[in-house]
Amino acid sequence: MNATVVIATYNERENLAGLVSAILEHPSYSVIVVDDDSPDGTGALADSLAASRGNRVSVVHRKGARGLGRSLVAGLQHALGTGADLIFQMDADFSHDPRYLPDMAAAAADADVVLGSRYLRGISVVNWPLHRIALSAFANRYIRFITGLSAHDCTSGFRVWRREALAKMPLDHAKAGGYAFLTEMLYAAAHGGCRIGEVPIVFVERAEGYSKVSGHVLVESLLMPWQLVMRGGRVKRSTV
Ligand SMILES: Nc1nc2c(ncn2[C@@H]2O[C@H](COP(=O)(O)OP(=O)(O)OP(=O)(O)O)[C@@H](O)[C@H]2O)c(=O)[nH]1
Ligand SMILES: [Mg+2]
Repeated sequence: MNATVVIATYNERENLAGLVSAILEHPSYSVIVVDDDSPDGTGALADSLAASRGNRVSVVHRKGARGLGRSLVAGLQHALGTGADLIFQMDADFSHDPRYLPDMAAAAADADVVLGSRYLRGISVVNWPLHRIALSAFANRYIRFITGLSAHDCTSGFRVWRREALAKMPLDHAKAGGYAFLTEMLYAAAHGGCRIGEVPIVFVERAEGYSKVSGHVLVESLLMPWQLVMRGGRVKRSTV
């Protein structure tokens, strides 16, 4: 199985090279970096990684309005244009440990999309202050309650898609520019009849760089579940 890993970056200079090396230790994996014209030069660093790693690293450079959702759309579409059977998405800051890639790939044998979940066995988050854990746990309950989704970690950005499932997702019509894209796509997957799997991960807060979560993207995330159910109704069937 060929796998490719989409990584959206904004100012991840300290993290990117190490992360790409760790991913490429897995044979038959490749990486697609989607950089939003990072002021810290992450885009140029990604280009140099691509030059030194041959065809195992490619880079999508975005300009204009930045956003995690917009970048993931560009990266996932790019990934569909490659021959990859499995398409991962993960954060650049080592919160998502590449050691879980094989577990998640194995789980994708019986699922169309697999989430790396922080909340499958209690709460497995390292180095988050209590208010951050509370916010994330609340966000998940809120999303599940409103949308009817049954996954434990609807907002996880660590995912793997089977190629044929991702190809059916409405990437061109995504409304969310930011983190709410994650909920939007999971909802689309559940509505589209995808089998949604979850694998437990330990999520570790970033050691380098800084968070890009802003008030604007938080508001977008709060509104998204309501917009989804108003457009498409609640998810009726539990797919996990
Ligand atoms: N291309 C792109 N990537 C982004 C943007 N905002 C965030 N990212 C990336 O999305 C991933 C998650 O962002 P983080 O800032 O780590 O968000 P978070 O994990 O919720 O916050 P922390 O726990 O503080 O790290 C990282 O790889 C970021 O570099 C953006 O506007 N454009
Ligand atoms: Mg992070």
